[in-house]
Amino acid sequence: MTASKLFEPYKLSAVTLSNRVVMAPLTRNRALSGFVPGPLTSEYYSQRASAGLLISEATQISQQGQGYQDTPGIYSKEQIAGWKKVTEAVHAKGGHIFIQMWHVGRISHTDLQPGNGAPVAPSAIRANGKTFVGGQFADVSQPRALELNEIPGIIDSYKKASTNALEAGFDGVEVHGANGYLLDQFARDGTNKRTDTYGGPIENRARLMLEVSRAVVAEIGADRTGIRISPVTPANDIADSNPQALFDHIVDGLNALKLSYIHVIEGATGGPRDNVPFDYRSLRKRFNGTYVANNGYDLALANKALAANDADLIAFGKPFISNPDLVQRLKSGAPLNQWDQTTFYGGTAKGYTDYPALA
Ligand code: 8OZ
Repeated sequence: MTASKLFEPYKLSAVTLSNRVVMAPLTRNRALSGFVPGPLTSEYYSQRASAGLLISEATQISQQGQGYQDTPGIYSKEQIAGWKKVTEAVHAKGGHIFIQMWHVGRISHTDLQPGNGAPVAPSAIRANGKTFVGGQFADVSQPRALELNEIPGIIDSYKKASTNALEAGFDGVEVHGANGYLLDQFARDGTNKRTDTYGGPIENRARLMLEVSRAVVAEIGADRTGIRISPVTPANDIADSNPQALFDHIVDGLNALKLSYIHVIEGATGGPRDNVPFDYRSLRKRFNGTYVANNGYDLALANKALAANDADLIAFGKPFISNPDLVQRLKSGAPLNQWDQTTFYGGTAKGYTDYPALA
């Protein structure tokens, strides 16, 4: 057994976590008809309930917010009912779970959009990238720029999604502000060429992410609200000329809102941690709440970050796909199951609920 702070309890605002291991949000594309999470999804999360905190896969707040086939939603009665079974299964095992609330913005396809319309974005700039729709990879569609008078409706969708999340029994919500989706598209000068109050200087580009956060906090409380950001990721064709200044400003705004946590993808999502120089300690210092660190952590790196007080919680992604009992394995030094990339997105129980736990 390794003595490590990672296995000590942690008080995350209103909830006490049994350890500092977080399951990162992981897209799995196994929702049933109506984008409803089904029984396998309940089993999948409950198998992983020994994590201090589970963060659900990215979950669209509206049909417009969907960008890939078979991802779950949190805007219909049926979806709320499906998620309720998930949260009950997790709570029955003593776990805690937040839902990640997602609007993909331009990373979508007309086949998934209401009335087969264009996906929406800050500006009508198409991403150089693919999505998965109709059983195959396809180029994302040309987006249209949101009208100024449509923005309150987007914020309202986040508000409704957050009350739906509590109705479904979630312990809290994580606003998806990362990985080149809608809020990140607004924040970056590579994707946001607007000339209204949501474009131009950093203060304007950060506005939507902060307004959404403020609205969610007003709806369900700061102690139940976290956010995920990825200051230097190139994911989904995102770029910015000055990420340090942008994210210093964003984190100051989040701190003023007293959010429960910031969940920071350090480096390129799922890739190198040092793709671009960035001062994460600057974010850590600006934010009085909990700092959740993510990207490429193993036990040694997690211990180092916790010991240096660079992070409070550590989020593990892919290792959780293949190791339902990851906490026990890290604690005991047991070997980890290798993940099978071919079953990450879509399919059935194979590569989802059939990874073995230790005997
Ligand atoms: C992998 C495949 C599709 C979506 C993200 C929600 O990167 C995702 C995602 C990851 O945040």
